[in-house]
Amino acid sequence: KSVLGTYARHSAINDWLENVANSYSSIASTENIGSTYEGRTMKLIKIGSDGSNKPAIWLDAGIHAREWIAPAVAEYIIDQLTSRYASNSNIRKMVDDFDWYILPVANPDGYEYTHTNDRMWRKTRAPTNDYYCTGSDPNRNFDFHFGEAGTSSDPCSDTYPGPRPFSEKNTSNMRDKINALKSRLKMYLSLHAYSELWLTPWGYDSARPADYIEMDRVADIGVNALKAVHGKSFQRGTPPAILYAASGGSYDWAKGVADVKYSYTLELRPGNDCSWFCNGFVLDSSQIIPSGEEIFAAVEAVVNAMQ
Ligand code: 0X9
Ligand code: ZN
Repeated sequence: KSVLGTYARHSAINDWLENVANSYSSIASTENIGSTYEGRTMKLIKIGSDGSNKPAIWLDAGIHAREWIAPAVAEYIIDQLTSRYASNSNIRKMVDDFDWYILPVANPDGYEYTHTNDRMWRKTRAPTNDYYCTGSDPNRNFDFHFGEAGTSSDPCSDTYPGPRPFSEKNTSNMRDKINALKSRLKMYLSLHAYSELWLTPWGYDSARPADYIEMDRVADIGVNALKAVHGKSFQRGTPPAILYAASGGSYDWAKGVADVKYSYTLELRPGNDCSWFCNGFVLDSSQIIPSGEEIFAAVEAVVNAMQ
């Protein structure tokens, strides 16, 4: 059963990934990159036509449990790349030229917890040294400027980075897979929500990478392609400049340690324009397909714009 356009449970998403891989077996396959603290399987789908040593693109979503639009948009992207491969020449080129590694649910334990117990859960579900407080922020748990700006040493905080870098199984599984692909990875994309932002590195501090101008050039192409679809204006810039500094994030690690040249974090719909009574993490499912359409167009544009 298709999960497209819905906020599906983790097991349904994993089953659907298997179906996609079976239906498009000449270009798609799944891989289990490890299990989580609670024993769930982290399933990744590889999409790419045959070829050796192809450049690769990584896309993950759902590092934060409550940001439901992100996995749903990753599923939309998976569907576009597979179901339209045969009929759309632009998509065929994307899949012929690159191997895509897409992890739609990067924090499965937290994601399930938002379905069963607490819709606003953000972190993992592994214990901390505080008996009363569970979970570390996976987007503070990566080993690049770990525990610096935008983190709290209080295990009860939503920005607790964990006891040490990669203490969480879901982030260490990501690390291992990204490291294995590293020599081929040209781009790292991480989908979050919300605020409609296209975040360029770095997130940890107001320092700029040496190739910041190039990061920004490609991001500008992305936001323009995005806007052309449904008129949404994503703001682009670094987290310290347009959001807040936050260290130990996945995309900083991807660029700073794994040496992936193009590394971005996207904050998807909605914008910050909802009034006091609405919650940006709780977005009507009618927004999934339009959000998917604009993000897919942006991803296509940045991949074409990379050098
Ligand atoms: O705080 C975060 O982790 C992200 N915002 S969210 O509302 N989705 O939680 C922003 C992360 C930007 N990336 C880094 N600072 N590394
Ligand atoms: Zn997030």
